[in-house]
Amino acid sequence: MLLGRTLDTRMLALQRQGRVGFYGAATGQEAVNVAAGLASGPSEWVLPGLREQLVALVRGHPLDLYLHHLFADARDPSRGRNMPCHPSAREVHYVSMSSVIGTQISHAVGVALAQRRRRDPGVTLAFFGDGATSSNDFHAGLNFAAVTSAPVLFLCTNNQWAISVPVGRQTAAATLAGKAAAYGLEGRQVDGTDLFAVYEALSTALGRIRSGGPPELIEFVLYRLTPHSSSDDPTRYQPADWAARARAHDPVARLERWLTDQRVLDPEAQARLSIEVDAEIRRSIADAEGTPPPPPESITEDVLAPAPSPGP
Ligand SMILES: Cc1ncc(C[n+]2csc(CCOP(=O)(O)OP(=O)(O)O)c2C)c(N)n1
Ligand SMILES: [Mg+2]
Repeated sequence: MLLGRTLDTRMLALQRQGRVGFYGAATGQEAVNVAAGLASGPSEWVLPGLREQLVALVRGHPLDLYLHHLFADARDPSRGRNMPCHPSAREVHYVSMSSVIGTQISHAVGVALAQRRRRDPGVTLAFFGDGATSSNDFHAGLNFAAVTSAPVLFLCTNNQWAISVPVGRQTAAATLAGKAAAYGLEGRQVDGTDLFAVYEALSTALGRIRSGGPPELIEFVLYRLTPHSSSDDPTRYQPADWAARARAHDPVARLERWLTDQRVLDPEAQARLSIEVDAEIRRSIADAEGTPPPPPESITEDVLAPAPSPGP
């Protein structure tokens, strides 16, 4: 969780310095991301919404490769062709996010059905935000998953905002979890700032689906603690005290408090951990900044097969 938090802080600063083009933080969503990385097994697939990059790292995608992606350099696995924060990590079954809101929900149902057809024991994890619950793909995906009993777990990170639209203007439904009932599915609301509650909810739901149970929906209630992305200014639309109130629901601070109360963490260990995490990130940043961009002639590779012959 600290790695995710520190990475967000560093990368937003680097974006402001003009060293990366774009960054979307997941600050406030670390408990969900770490718990999902830990609760999911190697045969699971992850189709992210906008803020699940840390899930790929927890599942084993190397931090330095993620940094190469953020800097779109020659060692970026997507070869500099995707927007920063859109990594794909085939080796850990992490599919690149689609910036088009909600589309991954119906894609995830297809992945889950393919898993079942191939007798692959895993479940597909479909992440999306509160805003995505108003998309056509949310309806199509949940409905199709329910009637086919696809092995998919729908995970809604309700961070209270879809850029400038608060969740209260997104839907008239009392909860997003309640929407599952329309499709004949179970929906649960879970405190997304409590690592242990999230881990418990994810592990038990994954267990039920792995053993043949129907798809389920979990709504994680949490708070977006940073702007929507590096291209956003929430002071133009959030109430003046919103950010301060939201910070009372910081999952990293909550876990730190608990670990300190349990005497697992003391200030010295905490400081050491912060220094280690920061050093690891700085090393990966230096490595990425020292790597040249992909060679221009690579731009047509992997795009067309066969490659067109050069003109006369
Ligand atoms: C189909 C579509 N409409 C609009 C946008 C512009 N857009 C990008 S992110 C976003 C809000 C997403 O909100 P939410 O689903 O709650 O996810 P969050 O950003 O809060 O994680 C919008 C409207 C888009 N990318 N795709
Ligand atoms: Mg949202």
